[in-house]
Amino acid sequence: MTGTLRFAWAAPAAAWEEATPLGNGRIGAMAFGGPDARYQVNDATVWSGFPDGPARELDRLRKGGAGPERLAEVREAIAARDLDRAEALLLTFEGRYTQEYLPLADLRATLRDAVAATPARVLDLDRAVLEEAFTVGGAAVLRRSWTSAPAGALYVEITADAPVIDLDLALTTPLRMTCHAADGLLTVEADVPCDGAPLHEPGEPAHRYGPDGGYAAAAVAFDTDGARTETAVRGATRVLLALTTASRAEDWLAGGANRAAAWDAVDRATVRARARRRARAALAAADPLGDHVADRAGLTKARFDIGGRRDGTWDVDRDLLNGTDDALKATAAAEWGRYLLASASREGGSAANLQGIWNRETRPAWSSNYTININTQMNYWAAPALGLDDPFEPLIALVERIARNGEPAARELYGARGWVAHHNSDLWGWALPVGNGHGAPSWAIWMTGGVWLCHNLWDRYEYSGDTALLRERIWPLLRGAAAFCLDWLVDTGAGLGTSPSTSPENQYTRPDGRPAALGLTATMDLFLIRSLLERSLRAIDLLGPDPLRGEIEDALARLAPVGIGADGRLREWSADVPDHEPAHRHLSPLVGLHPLDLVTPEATPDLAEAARRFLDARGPGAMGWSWAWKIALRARLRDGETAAELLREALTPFSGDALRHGPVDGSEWGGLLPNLFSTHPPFQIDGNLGFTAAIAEMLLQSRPGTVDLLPALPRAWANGSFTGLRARGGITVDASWSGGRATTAALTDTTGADRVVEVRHRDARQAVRLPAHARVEIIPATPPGGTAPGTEQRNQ
Ligand code: FUC
Repeated sequence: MTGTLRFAWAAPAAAWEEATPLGNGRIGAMAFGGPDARYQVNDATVWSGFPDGPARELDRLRKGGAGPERLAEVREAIAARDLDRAEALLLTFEGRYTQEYLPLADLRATLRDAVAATPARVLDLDRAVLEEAFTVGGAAVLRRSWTSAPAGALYVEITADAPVIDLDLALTTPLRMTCHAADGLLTVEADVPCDGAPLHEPGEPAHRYGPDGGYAAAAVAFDTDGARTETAVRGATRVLLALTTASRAEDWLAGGANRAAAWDAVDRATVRARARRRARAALAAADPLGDHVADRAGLTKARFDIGGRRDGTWDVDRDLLNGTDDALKATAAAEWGRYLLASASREGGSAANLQGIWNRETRPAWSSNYTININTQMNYWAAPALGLDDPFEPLIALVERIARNGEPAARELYGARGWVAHHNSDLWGWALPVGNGHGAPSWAIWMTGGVWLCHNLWDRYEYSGDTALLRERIWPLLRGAAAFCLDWLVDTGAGLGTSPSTSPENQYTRPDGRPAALGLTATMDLFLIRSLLERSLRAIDLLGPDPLRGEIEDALARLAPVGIGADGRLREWSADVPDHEPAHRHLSPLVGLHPLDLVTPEATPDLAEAARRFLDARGPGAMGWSWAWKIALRARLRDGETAAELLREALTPFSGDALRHGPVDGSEWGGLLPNLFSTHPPFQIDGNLGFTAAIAEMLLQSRPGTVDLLPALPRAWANGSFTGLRARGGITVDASWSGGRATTAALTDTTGADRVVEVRHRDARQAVRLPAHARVEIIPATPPGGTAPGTEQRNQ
């Protein structure tokens, strides 16, 4: 696909929500732009806490009596319908809370006497470079900013056609500063708290510092042809500046045999010296911009061009936030998610959290953590379908860290094999329940968080067909989660179910009118577990015999079925119970429809219809991630018009208080911030990344052996094309359409297998022979009544 998509902001950012996000998976920078430029800098490894935190907390819970014996009491209380007693007992299983993701530094780079041009900031989404034009006393000045993964640095390059660049620099930290240097190399070093309490724990100190805590540093080196002092440049035609970071956590995060010792081995002086050495090295690179652009170009070929207007510079406020071209807005939303994930998550870094990699708060909403009852999963839905494999890697590494802590947790808390995770996690791989002994079970007690994460990993395998990755990293994690499920399932009298069980964040109404979260098996648990066990059998078929097979087959045969309620809706729980909050934002029981494929209009029409009724009853609206999920669900139901209507609603500008956070009362939900970040409020990146996944679902769906073109194309997207989307089974698909019908498609095999693929377009089906490594171009069969055209084959 040709053409370049650029976003333009008319003015420099006056607020963080207007700034442009740049990132290389490790360094995140919010670029405010303008003459007095601020770069608010994050390092993805700067989290409160320390590696041993989860183990110490498990020990404390065990000493407090949590364990398999108490679990048996909980189950007895639930069976006896004594939910209050069950809840009281479960509170003793609640660990404190996950740690928080923190900001590291602020760089100020003030261009004296500069006047910003209009537009003030232009971001090229393919090159991931921000450009700003200025005049200084009649001379033209250009500033380019980018965060390079190959160099591990934020670069700011300023050039002028006359020696007019007068630049003042300042580097600060919002954390507790321990060292500041300006000896030719600007440096800040800060303490990172050993404990950071979430906002919803007002009884805890905000931050605790101590020897367990970390430290981190940022350094800035610059090169210029002008006169220079330690923090200033005068009369230059060129300045190149590189900002780099280092932290105590990075060696531990990198893993390896000495993981445990790595944390202790890195002292402050080492961290500071690393940041400084990296800054000098980044400055010495021969072609920093070229390396960066090549790196971004190599990440994925996935591109969206809905409406055929991708090639252009679009004013964010006029064309995207307030524009009326739905196709252009959908293109921008899909591409923005691609850009953001490639910026927030890169191999070797930590996974994208609630805010991706961009957080300016020292007490961020929900700790800017990994919330794993929807949010982290949604962050990575798009990656397998867009072939963003490098950006996906940190999720695998995160699940590996969670599983390491989740194994002792499963054994010691529940007497189960394998590993467990609950509702939240953090850099350290927290796997325990949270809630600090007083969290409501509706969110704090939920044992299938790890199972859900495993489905992301399965998608990573299935879209790429990468069997080596499945064998080496993904199957061991799935196998552990499956072993946990086998031990966690209980006989409910109506088949195997879960107890205790909750449907994330939601409650039903008891006969006495009080809300309850416990007491029944959540449909979500059944879908997550069924799919995991089925996928485990497929992995075993592929990879070789496994002693778990018999147990898995037995459990699958006995697993309770999901139900349809008297009102025709898919049941959220194992009994027909009244909703406590009928329009609740979570859509947990629909996990079987998307992202799983246990419910489809073709294979399970009754369940699909029940899912549609459930979705109808939940209504439109909500906030970023809830919208994105609703859109993806409608796409699976092949309902492009409702999906497009929801997307239209989701892409409207948000006008409320961007910082508001707390009890979600539905009065001020959603929308997009001036920088196109999706807001809950506050900013949460799951919405942005989820829109990309949902739009991809509207354009292409697949099962192994089947590619479904334009399954939920709305009328407003009459023409367009996409390239580089992946279908399950390791097939890359390019397609274009006109008048709502697919006009061309090309399938490329990436796995080295010969096969016949069924290409579906609306009601037409076409068998396409796809030889190993071949690219096969077809004219998609036209829907009923049309003639099946021939295929043209070309081997690469
Ligand atoms: C879940 C959601 C909230 C929010 C939070 C970070 O708890 O229910 O809406 O997204 O995660």
